[in-house]
Amino acid sequence: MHPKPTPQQLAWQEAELSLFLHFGMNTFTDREWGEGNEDPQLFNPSQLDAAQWVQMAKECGFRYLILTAKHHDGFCLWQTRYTEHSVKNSPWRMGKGDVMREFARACHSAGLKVGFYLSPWDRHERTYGDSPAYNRYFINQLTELLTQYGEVAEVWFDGACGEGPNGRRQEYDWQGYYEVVRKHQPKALIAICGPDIRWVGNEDGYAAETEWSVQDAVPAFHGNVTGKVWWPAECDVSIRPGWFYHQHEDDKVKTLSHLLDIYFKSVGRNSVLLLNVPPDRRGLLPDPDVARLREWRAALNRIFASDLARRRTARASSALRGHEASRALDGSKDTYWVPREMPASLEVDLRKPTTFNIVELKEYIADGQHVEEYSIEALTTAGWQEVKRGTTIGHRKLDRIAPVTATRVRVNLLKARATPLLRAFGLYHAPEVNAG
Ligand code: FUL
Repeated sequence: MHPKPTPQQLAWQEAELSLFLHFGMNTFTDREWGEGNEDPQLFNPSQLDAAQWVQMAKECGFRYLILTAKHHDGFCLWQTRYTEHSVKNSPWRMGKGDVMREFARACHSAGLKVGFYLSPWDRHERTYGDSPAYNRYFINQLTELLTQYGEVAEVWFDGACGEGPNGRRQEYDWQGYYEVVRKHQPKALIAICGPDIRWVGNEDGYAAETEWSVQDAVPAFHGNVTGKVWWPAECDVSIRPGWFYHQHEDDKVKTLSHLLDIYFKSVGRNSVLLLNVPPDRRGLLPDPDVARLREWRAALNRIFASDLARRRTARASSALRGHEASRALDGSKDTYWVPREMPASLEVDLRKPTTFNIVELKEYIADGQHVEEYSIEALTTAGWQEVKRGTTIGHRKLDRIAPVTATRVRVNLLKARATPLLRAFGLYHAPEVNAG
């Protein structure tokens, strides 16, 4: 049995980009982790406009957005019935505001997906550390967020579990949390400390060269499933050093080349990139970040503007009927080449000497992830040369290589766990991108 993604996991992976929005009490206290005793009066964004966040997300190609509804300090950005530590006791919109509502409405009306981060670790709530009582509190909050804001596509559970009052240790009721999510939003993906999306393991935005969406089951997250499961990786990273907005980091927004490197090492390594862009004290995405995001989008559009292998003549070592070599070069996400025998190869005739420095491969992951090893060869004036040897492909693999000029290019699928389905083989030339 080869695990396959659910329709929701597939849609999320194909969207490739998610926007993380760290916003809350810390924005106003200039901290990364609040202590929980902050005065709600401090929360007072002057021009909060969720439509601006959503507008930018849309313009830059993000399809999922995740807002920190509650961070570790326990301050709630929505009108919750279960604590006084919320927007209700802030001066913002005279205590009648609800950031989650404005956020969810803006996303929904733009056709984008709503997600929220709800920190289990809560440094304000006094029941924290009294496990059953706090778990009830947490489930009540989850229920509000899952039932009052329309469709939710992703619930992001951070694993941080700090000490409660008097050193008490809180045992999180993960199974109970998952049950409420499944009950109220059966289509929502549960990420990180959850069974649907896996944390990549660092906060740099970098996946591994070999990145399998098929993983050994982790009992806590998957019930008692043994054997393999579909558990794809998400790379979370902030556009700035911190997760929250700090004015003194306005000149530390990641450079364009750093953000491009992150893209190639996340989206280009079979992962989803969850890029954090924190709203500032106005409640707007900061100007330097907006400018950088636009530069980044423009650069990505330039880099991938023209696929040099698109609809070129291709020949495969073998192919199933209806799944010929041309199916990997037609730009369609629903068609793919399927070899009859392994190892297999597909050769593209570029017709004239063509220079490229990026190779793109995609598997048809609706059927699972199968390729374990591949190589790319190019016919240059010096004969056939291997320009890349790689391992996994998955949804999308992007290899940055030294520029090569060739008349023919070949992908060899050398090893696979099951019959590979190759959805795309693309070539690009982007002088601004260096070999990775
Ligand atoms: C971490 C948190 O402690 C950080 O503040 C941030 O929210 C990050 C995404 O997850 O575990």
